[in-house]
This record gives sequence, C-alpha cells and structure tokens, in this order.
Amino acid sequence: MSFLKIDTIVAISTPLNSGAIGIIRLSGPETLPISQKLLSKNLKPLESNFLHENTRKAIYCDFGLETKIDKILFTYFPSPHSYTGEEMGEFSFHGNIILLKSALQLFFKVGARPAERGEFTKRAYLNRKIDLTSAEAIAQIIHSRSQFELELAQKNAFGEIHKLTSMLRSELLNLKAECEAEIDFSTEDLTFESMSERINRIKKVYSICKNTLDGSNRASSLIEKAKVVIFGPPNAGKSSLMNLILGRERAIVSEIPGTTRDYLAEDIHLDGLPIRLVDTAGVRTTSDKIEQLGIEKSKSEFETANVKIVVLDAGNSIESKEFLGFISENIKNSLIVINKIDDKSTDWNSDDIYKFIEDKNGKYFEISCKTKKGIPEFVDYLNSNINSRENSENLILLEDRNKYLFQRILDSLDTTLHLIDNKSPAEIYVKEIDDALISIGQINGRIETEEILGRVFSKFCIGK
Ligand SMILES: Nc1nc2c(ncn2[C@@H]2O[C@H](COP(=O)(O)OP(=O)(O)OP(=O)(O)O)[C@@H](O)[C@H]2O)c(=O)[nH]1
Ligand SMILES: [Mg+2]
Repeated sequence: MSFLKIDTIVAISTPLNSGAIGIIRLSGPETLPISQKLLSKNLKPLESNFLHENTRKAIYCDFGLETKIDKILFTYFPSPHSYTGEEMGEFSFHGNIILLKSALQLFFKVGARPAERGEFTKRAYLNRKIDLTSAEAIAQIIHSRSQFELELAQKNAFGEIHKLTSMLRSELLNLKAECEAEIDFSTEDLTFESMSERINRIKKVYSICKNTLDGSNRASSLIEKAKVVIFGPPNAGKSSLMNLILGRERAIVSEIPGTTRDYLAEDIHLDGLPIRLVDTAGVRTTSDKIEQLGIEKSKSEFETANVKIVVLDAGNSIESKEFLGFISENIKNSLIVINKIDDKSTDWNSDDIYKFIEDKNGKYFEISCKTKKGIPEFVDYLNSNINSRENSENLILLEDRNKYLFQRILDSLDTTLHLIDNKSPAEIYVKEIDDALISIGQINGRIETEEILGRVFSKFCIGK
C-alpha cells in the first residue's frame, strides 16, 4: 500500500502545440466514474461492463458533457496494469491545444485535479511499477538533447543501472554473509575464505564502482555543450570558416581586417553532439576602444574553450608566425588551421612555421575557405576530436543523486579496507559493508536488509 494522497489526477501528456493527436491522461481511483461522465457513444454513456470487457483497447467515442467537443479514442487501463499502477485512462484527442485545454476543464469539473510535475511517474514509482533509476531514465529520455545522451538514457531505461547495482549488491551481500558467519559462528568449524581473497573481492567491487563513477563524469562532460572557439589574427578567414562549418552565411566576411568586432556564438550539433561554435574578433593592437573590448572577450572565450581552433593566413607569413608566438603555450592543445593555401605568400615555405608548430606538439591543417580544399578533412577531424568519447556502450550516465551514492559506496569500501588493514575484527568493518549496501539500495530506491541469513546458510556448510 502506498502513502499517496489517493485522488484522481489529469494532465495533457503530449507537447503543448498542435499535432495529429493530443493525449490526456487520467489516473487514480475515480478514473472509471470520471471517464463515464465524459464519454458517450450514440448519446449513451459507456457502461461499466462494456469498459471492463474492452480494457486496453482503443474505444472510439464522443467526449464532452452536454456539448460534445471531440470524437476521440479512449483506452482504459485497469489497475495494476497501467503506467502508474493505478486505474488509468488515456484520451486521444485531435491535437489542438485550445481543444485539449477545454477538455481539461471538463475533467476538473467532474472531479479530477491537475497533476503535478512528474506525478504520474512518481505514482508509478510509489506503486513499485518502476524503480528510481528507471524513473530517472524516463526523465533523461525526455530531456536528451543529442543522440549520445539519448543512447545513455535508453540504456538506463532498460535497467542498466539496476543490473549493475544488483550485481554489486549480490557481491556485497555475500561478503556481509561471510563476515556475519565469522562473527556468529567463529567457534565452529567453518570454511572461511582467506583474508586476502576477501580483500580482493572488496577491491573488485571498489574498482567497478570507481569505473562507473569516472565513466559517468566523462559522459556528463561530453553531454555538456563543448565550446569550440575559432581564434586568430584579423583577416585570416575565421568568419569564413565559421560559416563553412555552420553551412550558412552567419558571420560577416570582408577583406577589411577587424570585421568581426565582438565574438558570436551558434549552438549546433556536430555528429550528434551539441556544441557551441564561437567566432571571435581578430587579435591585433588597436586604439579603437570597442574593438579592444571585443578582443579581450575573444581572448577569454579562447582560454575557456574545450576545443581551440587557431586560424592563420598562409598569405601572411610574418603575422602568422607572430601569432604562433603569441599563443605558443596553447599550440599543443589547439588545432592550427592554415587558411588561404590558394594564395600562399612566396616566403611561406621558406619559413619554419611547420617546424615551429611540430616542435610544440601542435597539429595543423592546410585549408582554403575559398576553394574548400582541406575543409572536409578538417571537419572530419573536428568531429572525431569532439567525439573523442568512448562509445556510449562503455558508459553509464548517473544522476547527481546516484553519483553521490556511488561516492558513498567508495568511501565505505575504502574505510573497510583500512579497517581490515589495521586488523580490525569483522564486527567493526561489517558495518561499513552495511553502509555500502544501504547506499546501493538507495540508488534503486529500495532498502532491504534481510536475505542475509539465507545466504549464510547457502554458502557455508554450518553444522555439518
Ligand atoms: N584567397 C582566399 N581568401 C580567403 C579565404 N578565406 C577567406 N578569405 C578572404 O579573406 C577575407 C577575410 O575573411 P574573414 O572570414 O572575414 O576573416 P576573419 O578572420 O573573420 O577576419 P576578422 O573578422 O576581421 O578578424 C575575406 O575577404 C575573405 O573572402 C581563402 O581560403 N582564400
Ligand atoms: Mg571575422
């Protein structure tokens, strides 16, 4: 039995704009009476018997009180075989938001109340239809902004965290069972694993938790928009490159140095990942106050970039070399793009620019925004650089709540290992294993402290 306020809730469950259909969901004990007040066929209300005979089937009927407002498909999901585990109805209207809102008013009129944010899923969880991580996964799916994030959310929805925590839980329960047996039956003839085996098993659980947490942190940082900043001297072709990556003429391009005076940013997806692409003002010494401010902001964009692109002008070897000197500290973590190779200056090859970049462990590309030479190769490299993530297969995306709990498990296991190292008795460190188990239970939102005894007897040959 849950501790829910048992009332019947209603909400529009599809996006609040027009579409082919718009769905209203109703959940709670009054689902049937409320539905019967609102639904009819040939001006006759739908009978309870009819509805019970047609559970989970789409019923074509009219919706409204005195005035009918739409012909809809109604599906009745009797408890507990529904999303929330309660009595539920789904009403498929034509997808007009004004129509849906007026339908909602009728639901309120006959006894339903507006659902709170996430209340259907909360009820599903409280009725044990889903565990906490699945509930979190549903939210992750809804809010995914990229293919990568969606794949991670889908894995969670299909129980990836549950599988992992069940395995960890089982390992820790076994450990706890052995420790408890040692405490309770230490005078009897028990076959205990050796201490070093026990330590290895704790370390194994520790490293699985650590890898999960580290992987999740990597996944989170990959999901956050990467900031890709294009930086360089004036007139090198930064805005031209920005436009080519975007595939449209976003930034003004001109032959006048200092065209871009403030940085400009665009949010796009590159190969499924969201990025923020930033074009900046060309860096030069100037007496123009506004341009100076723009240059300062551009520098700070460059400093905080996840991916730094430096554009140089192959037609201007002196300025390019000077600029490389100016960013020399950043050469190793930048993609140096030598643009305008269609218009290389005569002294370019004799200069030791390539050597200068290579000596600083830099990576360079030769392109022409004019002829497009080298652009596909550069964009491919940029993609792979942004995507230099592992396959989502190897990662689990954890909510902050779960990251915190995984960290607590690590802390408990760390303390366990220290206690064992200090020759503490099992009575003492078994409490730490207990704490780890509680944290694991909290990940899935269920805390179970039983089952231990059964494991003790199944694993050990007590009273042989
Ligand atoms: N020949 C040649 N000209 C190019 C190439 N790429 C850009 N240009 C020209 O170079 C000039 C400057 O290009 P922009 O893209 O505005 O350069 P920018 O680096 O954004 O310049 P600022 O905003 O002033 O810092 C324009 O006249 C472009 O048409 C190229 O590959 N080859
Ligand atoms: Mg520009």
